[in-house]
Amino acid sequence: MKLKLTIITLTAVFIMIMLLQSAFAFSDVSESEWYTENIRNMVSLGLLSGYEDGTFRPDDDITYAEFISVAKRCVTGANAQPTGSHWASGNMKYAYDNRWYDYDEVYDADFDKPITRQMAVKVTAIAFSIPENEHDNNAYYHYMTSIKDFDQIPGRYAYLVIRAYNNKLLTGDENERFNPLSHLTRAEACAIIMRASSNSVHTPVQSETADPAPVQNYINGGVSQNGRLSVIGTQLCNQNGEPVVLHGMSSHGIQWYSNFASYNSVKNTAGYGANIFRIAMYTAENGYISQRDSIKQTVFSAIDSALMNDMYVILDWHILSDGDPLQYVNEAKEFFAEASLKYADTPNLIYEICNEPSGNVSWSNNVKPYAEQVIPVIRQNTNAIVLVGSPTWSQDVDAAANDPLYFDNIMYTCHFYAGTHGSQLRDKIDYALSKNAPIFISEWGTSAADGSGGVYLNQSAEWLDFLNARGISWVNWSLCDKAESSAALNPGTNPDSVWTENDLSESGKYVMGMF
Ligand code: IDC
Repeated sequence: MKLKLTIITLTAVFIMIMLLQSAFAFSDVSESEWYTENIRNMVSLGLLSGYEDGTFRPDDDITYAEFISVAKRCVTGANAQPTGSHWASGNMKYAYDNRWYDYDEVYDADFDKPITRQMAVKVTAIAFSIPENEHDNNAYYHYMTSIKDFDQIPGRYAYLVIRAYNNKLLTGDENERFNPLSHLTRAEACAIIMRASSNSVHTPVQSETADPAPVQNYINGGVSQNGRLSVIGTQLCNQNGEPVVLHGMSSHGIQWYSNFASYNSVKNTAGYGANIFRIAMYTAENGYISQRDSIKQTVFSAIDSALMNDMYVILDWHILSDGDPLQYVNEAKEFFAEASLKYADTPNLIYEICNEPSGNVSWSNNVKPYAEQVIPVIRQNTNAIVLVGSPTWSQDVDAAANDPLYFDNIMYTCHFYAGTHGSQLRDKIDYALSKNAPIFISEWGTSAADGSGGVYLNQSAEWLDFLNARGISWVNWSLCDKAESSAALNPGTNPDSVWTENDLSESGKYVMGMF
């Protein structure tokens, strides 16, 4: 009896499968294709349908609106009500609000254009919360070489592409190329969505009123996109008051390595995705104090390099061995008066008024009084962002937060070297933020604090995760070819050639990949 029932049940299930299969059989999708199973699953889940003429058109492009809507239906179980005239406007709004894409990536006029592979990867990785395991097993280095066109992938997508490969959402073409700007076909869309949904650790959103995802992917463009910066709360923001994060390189001492502050050098970093450059103008050590006019000319031409590349630029009064900023306060006032007047109408400039106070100095007795003299000089000309260091080589951000400066658009710098500094310093940053003190990492290295040793990439990754989660901007030390591990370039690199992987040091490869 029991056996008979089982046989009947099995037969019924078998017939149902056959019926379902034939219902999802398309005249242009043969059983033997690699994507057939994925298409069938997509169709049976109601995520994407075929055409009335019985075709599926697997090789046709899929548009932004279609792909993002499929992802939306898959993640939340339903379409969103349209919010505008386009049928997918509600889904697109949902995607934008949840940071599946940034405002500069998909404009309304693009909804019906074919989605690029790089955007499909981004949307999928974020929508399905694909695990961020690209730091494991040196995945970055592995894919950097195995994806043959890795250097064609814009920096903002590189890690997402690695994440997608690492989680087996897709592979390259027969030449092992990713083809970031190629279109995605309908068949490929089915495959990537089905793989992502089985891979996903996403907890489906229950209703349209669920909390939006935490703000993590900030706008990341150049000056022409973001304009004048300001600080709102503790967050650096663009001219529209939207959060912005800046990433880039610091020069080494400009008195020694001005060749790496050339237009082409800075352009190379922009090519990797940087949107800021810092000019380290040492005061001592044969720097500005001892040869003012020539260093000033070098600095102004380095600023031009950044301006011509549409980048923000930090003008850094690089005190180091001269640990007390008050020592050269008059020179600082004179210098910043001239520079801030010269660049008053240029939104690119950020003024860093004391790199690293050190020695027998305190925040309240030395650094703060210095800042209270220099900032008003800058404010005569511009309301640009001013960065202020703190004692212990700009690590005492807690002291600054306890006794803050009362000016707008001020941020406190915190400097770290991954081989030397860790959770204690991160705790100080969180403390400062809790006291509403805005933080900017105007210098960090993958090395130990002396600029050599390591490199410490795991510790660096821990730091960058921490900063990313808080929307904190950072600048890496340093853009030069000196034989020290913190240098981004191998000795002998030509500052003005287009750099390849062979020119980048271990640190440089890692850092440029993180822009
Ligand atoms: C280091 C350079 C090194 C140079 C030294 C002294 O990497 O080549 O000999 O300065 O001029 C800082 C400073 C920065 C240091 C860097 C690494 O801001 O000037 O550069 N560092 O030691 N603070 C912490 C580390």
